[in-house]
Amino acid sequence: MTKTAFITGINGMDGSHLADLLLTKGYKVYGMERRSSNANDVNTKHLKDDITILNGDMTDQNSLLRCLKECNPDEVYNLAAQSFVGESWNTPEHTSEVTGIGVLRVLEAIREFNPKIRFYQASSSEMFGRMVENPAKETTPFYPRSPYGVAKLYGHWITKNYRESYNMFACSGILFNHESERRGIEFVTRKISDGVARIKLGLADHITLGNLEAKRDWGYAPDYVKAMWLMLQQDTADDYVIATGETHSIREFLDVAFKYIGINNWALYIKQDPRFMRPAEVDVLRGDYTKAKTQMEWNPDTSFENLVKKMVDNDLELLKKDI
Ligand code: NDP
Ligand code: GDR
Repeated sequence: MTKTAFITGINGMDGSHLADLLLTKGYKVYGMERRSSNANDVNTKHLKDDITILNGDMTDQNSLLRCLKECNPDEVYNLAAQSFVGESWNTPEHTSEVTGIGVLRVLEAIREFNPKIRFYQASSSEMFGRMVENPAKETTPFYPRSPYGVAKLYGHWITKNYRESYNMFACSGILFNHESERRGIEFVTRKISDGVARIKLGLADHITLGNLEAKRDWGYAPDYVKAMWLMLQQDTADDYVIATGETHSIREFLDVAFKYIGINNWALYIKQDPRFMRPAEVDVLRGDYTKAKTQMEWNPDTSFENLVKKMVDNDLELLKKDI
């Protein structure tokens, strides 16, 4: 029987990769986008004939219920969020509304429309923040370091609470950083891959960044959306850490990216600006994905080096089209 999935945040990086995956599995895919003056469909343009877009907003309870009624899904993947950590200090209230309370709104809509729907919540390694335990696993205490991390923590706990209160099949994937060719340009990996490609093509002579010492556990988004789907296919609802188990600094990312285009002395091309520093930083993140590996047979397939190279190659191709 054909299953139906409803994805909030369909136009984001993960939403578009998840739609790609679910279509290959024969799902009927609906995605929610919010109204904007200009189309924001760079990541989903290739899917326009295969998916159905519904309009709604994470801050509007009725719109979420209406979307569920329109598509009658078996599975809901809640990927919509104000997802940029740095921005969450500028708009903490908005971030809490969308990224935190928005989760409650989706759960309430499901509870009212059909509590049998399986629900995936996009939780984040930012909830570990200061890393009480390294690597972090499902039982590691949380210590968020940004309004975004605090909002995600609310989303995480309300998901667990609805699972326990109403016996709903509600899971959280605690995903560590994952990137792809479709990553938003303000995130550091894409900013670097785009900047490196511009330097290679003679379109720029430097990249301006913030803290180069931060370390992240970076995986490849198409590997990670498989874990989202797997979580909703299990016999019981549970939470899982999804990570690579490796951690690399921004400096290491720069090193791989620049060396790939033949530049060794990359420090000459980097400027730093306090504008890109954060009031409170997450210095290091590393995850232990043993539970996902043993219970769901999930593994990350893409190495750090390959991830960086894929992103640089993609930006080179995109920029060459404009020259
Ligand atoms: P993106 O920022 O690429 O996508 C987020 C999506 O949410 C966008 O499509 C955005 O729409 C949409 N959105 C934002 N606000 C609203 C709103 N008020 N109503 C409806 N839609 C809205 O994020 P990613 O794809 O990278 O991440 C997906 C989810 O996973 C997010 O919840 C993120 O916080 C979480 N996450 C991501 C990780 C990562 O490393 N990528 C790691 C852990 C968790 P618009 O295009 O209109 O802005
Ligand atoms: P992050 O990703 O905050 O981990 O959140 P981001 O790429 O924004 O920052 C990673 C690290 O790089 C440092 N950094 C810079 N960051 C940005 N954006 N721009 C810069 O110029 C820059 N210079 C240095 C940051 O200080 C930080 O330490 C991502 C998002 O996808 C979240 O939604 C998700 O929950 C987490 O990953 C896991």
